[in-house]
Amino acid sequence: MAARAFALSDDLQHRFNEEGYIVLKGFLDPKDIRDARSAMEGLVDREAEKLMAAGKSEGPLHGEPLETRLLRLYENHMEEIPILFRPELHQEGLFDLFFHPGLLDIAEAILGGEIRLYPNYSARPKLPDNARTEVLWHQDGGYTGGEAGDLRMVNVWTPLVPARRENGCMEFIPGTHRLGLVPHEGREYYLEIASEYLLPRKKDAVAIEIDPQDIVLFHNLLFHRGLPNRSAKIRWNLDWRYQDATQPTLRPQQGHIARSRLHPESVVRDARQWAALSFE
Ligand SMILES: O=C(O)CCC(=O)C(=O)O
Repeated sequence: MAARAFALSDDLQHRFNEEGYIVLKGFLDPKDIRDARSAMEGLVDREAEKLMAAGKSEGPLHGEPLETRLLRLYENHMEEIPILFRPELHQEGLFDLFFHPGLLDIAEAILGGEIRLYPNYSARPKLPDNARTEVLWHQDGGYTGGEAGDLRMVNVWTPLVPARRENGCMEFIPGTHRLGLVPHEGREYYLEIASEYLLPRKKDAVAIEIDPQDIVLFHNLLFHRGLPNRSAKIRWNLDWRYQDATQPTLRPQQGHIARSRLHPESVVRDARQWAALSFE
């Protein structure tokens, strides 16, 4: 990937501050997406090996596309199908995405020069009609609790297949990041923003329909959710967060330093080092 500087215009910065998100169309290179998809293929290969070793799958189904292979592999064991990958993302092929110089330039413009890849990087195979993958309306801080409303972060979400309403794209309620951290309530699989905060604002929700190579950046306190997937295929995406590294993570994990003037020796140098590090 060519190292590319990115200057966040005043207009984009203003929109991020006011609305809590910005979409950057075609921001990533095709190679970033190819590498990310092959990293996902590798994860699915490992799932296939596990299933075959347990006598739960006839074969690896190599010919099946990424959009359906996991479903086919687990079709008789749906209760075991993985819905989130995190520690598994320490792979060389994902370094260029998580440590993308242009993204780090944007993060630096918003957060300052000390930047951490926050310990909440995820690959999500959102499954058709499966409540376990329907992430309800929340603010990220709702899951962290405590002083999470004070954490300075930029969230990045990017699809590996076209993300539309039908297959479960993201939805945002613009401007809600300015409310600060609001109460969340427990539901069956996920937390949800308390009704008195959510209901009056739901009518303002906007669907973020974007394509591979597009990214959406959003404030960690923005009200957001992933719509249900009503298609027959998996909606794969990656999401990760950059945090002001001068702050604590408020999580047991410490994440990884992506940019630093104070401690340049602590920055993850390259793909090899990234693959050797761990989530914990
Ligand atoms: O991908 C989704 O459906 C939900 C993702 C999400 O809520 C997040 O990235 O914080």
